Amino acid sequence: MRLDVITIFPEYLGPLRESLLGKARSRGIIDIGIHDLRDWTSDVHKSVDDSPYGGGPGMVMKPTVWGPALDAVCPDDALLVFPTPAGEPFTQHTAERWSREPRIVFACGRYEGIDQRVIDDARGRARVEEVSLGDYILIGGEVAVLVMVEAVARLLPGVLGNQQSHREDSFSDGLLEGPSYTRPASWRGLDVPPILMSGDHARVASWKRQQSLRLTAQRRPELLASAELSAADQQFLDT
Ligand code: 6GU
Repeated sequence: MRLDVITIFPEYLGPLRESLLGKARSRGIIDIGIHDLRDWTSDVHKSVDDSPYGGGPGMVMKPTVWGPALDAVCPDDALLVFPTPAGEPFTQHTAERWSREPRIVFACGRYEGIDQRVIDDARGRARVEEVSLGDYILIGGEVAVLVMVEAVARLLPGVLGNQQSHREDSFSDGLLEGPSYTRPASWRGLDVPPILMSGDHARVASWKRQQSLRLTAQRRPELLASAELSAADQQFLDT
């Protein structure tokens, strides 16, 4: 998978070189290009923004800089992503869908956003998605891109040690994942739930399922509406 990021803060994307992502890069599973938007400016001040038509606070990023940058970095067959708090929600489903893309370009806006015509123009030739991490405002798209790239990259074969592990993740079945334990069996007066040491795989599986259901009902009840629930799940929730 090839990923490109266009940003005015290339150093902000430094973490993509670290740890698991860095390893995925050195193994050739992902190839990441970071591009400085200012390379496409044409004035001595390298300005990327200007005041908004119609007034209002903040600055808007210039189409005359973004246009040539996207022309150079984004091929027509890539998926082009604009991180924005006004976007559609980024979810595990989005990450899974994107993990099947050979090529994604992320366009990081700062300030009050990018001139809308940049996005409208790009839609004329590439597949474009505007996505948000959640209902809060970040200063710019860079941290959002770090989050999205990590969520996608860990789904690629060979990035995680254990390929089983993401099938059991929170959200892969639409529910939150319950608690985990390791040795020692007793620690600071707190015991591991005995059923986990029973060796009875069927009862362990059913206990884990119930922990997931309970946690989801407590913390994210709205997720239960779209999760696939068995008759046994329903019965547990009703008690
Ligand atoms: Cl994708 N960008 C910005 N600037 N703020 C956000 C966001 C994205 N998602 C949530 N807040």
